[in-house]
Amino acid sequence: MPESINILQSKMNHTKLKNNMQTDLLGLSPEILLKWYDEMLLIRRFEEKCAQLYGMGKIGGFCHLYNGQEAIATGSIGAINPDDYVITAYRDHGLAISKGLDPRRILAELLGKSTGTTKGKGGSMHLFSREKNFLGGHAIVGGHIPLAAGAAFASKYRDEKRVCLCFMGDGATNIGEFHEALNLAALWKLPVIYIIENNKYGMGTAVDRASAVDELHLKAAAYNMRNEVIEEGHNVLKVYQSVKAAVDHARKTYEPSLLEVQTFRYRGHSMSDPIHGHYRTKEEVEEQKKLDPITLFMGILTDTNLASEDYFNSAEERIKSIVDECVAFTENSSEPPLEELYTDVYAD
Ligand SMILES: Cc1ncc(C[n+]2csc(CCOP(=O)(O)OP(=O)(O)O)c2C)c(N)n1
Ligand SMILES: [Mg+2]
Repeated sequence: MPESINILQSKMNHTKLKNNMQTDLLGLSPEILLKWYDEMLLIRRFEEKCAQLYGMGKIGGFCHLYNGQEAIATGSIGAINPDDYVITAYRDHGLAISKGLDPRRILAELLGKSTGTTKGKGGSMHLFSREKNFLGGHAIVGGHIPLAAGAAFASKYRDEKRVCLCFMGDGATNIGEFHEALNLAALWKLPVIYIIENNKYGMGTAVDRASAVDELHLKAAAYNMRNEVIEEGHNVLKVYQSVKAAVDHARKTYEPSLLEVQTFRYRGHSMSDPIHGHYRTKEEVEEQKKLDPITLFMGILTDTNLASEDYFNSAEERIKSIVDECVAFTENSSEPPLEELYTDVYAD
């Protein structure tokens, strides 16, 4: 049972997790908490469907899945407003779902259909929505980090009080653009929250083999920037709490933050890579899966009497039908016509 959550298994894990469980619900309403559960489950099931479709040869190009990191997307985006910006690298499906992009159009994009978020021309790594303030989906490691500073600069210049959440991998913190952007964000006091999704590896290279400083949040010290490490990156409530504090701080003072969220990816780096490879063991992956964000949240909702097995079963059904709908929508969509080859290359 590689990644699916089965109720029986979750009950077993629940006992293990109970002792150190976070039960402070931070004043969040049951509606929000159940919505977050559904959202994380949708991200997981969506990614599983992508893996299946990729295996069938229906998705072309690169495809990087988010399994295991769901609490970061849901907890972080749960802490901002719809008009705030989100920007990220190529592991972008989960974040796009959390930011409210239509999952049917996301899947259509992956299959190169004209109904996709960028008319089937961007693919998995380049999801985008101007309407939802989702600024991509960027394939060049570190390339989007200065763009986040730009979005935050625009917000401050126009006095809009919008913040920008900029997600990146651990590997991106070794790129020059990371350092240049953090310097300017701190110097000019820009309302951007840089969030490192530290999943312990950049492709097959462990963090401490690539970075002289392996406590990545400490890199903020070079720019006198507010920073924090979130060790329980699998706990959506912990992620929310820290991101919310950084967002409130940015709205009040315009000051940026650097947050390091510790997490783990269950799949290979991309769909063309093996799950374990030579750089990590099967045991390590299995051990990390015991900290599954969805299973943990299931435990929290059960313990606080917000949901029971009936709810989890019905959520599973509902999410399955959403994913089925994504597939049907995509299959009924056409590929972009040849005349579209040179359109949308430059902005009008
Ligand atoms: C500038 C640049 N160098 C190299 C690559 C090839 N590459 C793609 S992903 C990746 C690893 C990045 O790892 P990390 O930032 O930790 O993100 P993760 O994949 O773990 O989410 C590399 C080296 C690239 N896309 N861009
Ligand atoms: Mg990484």
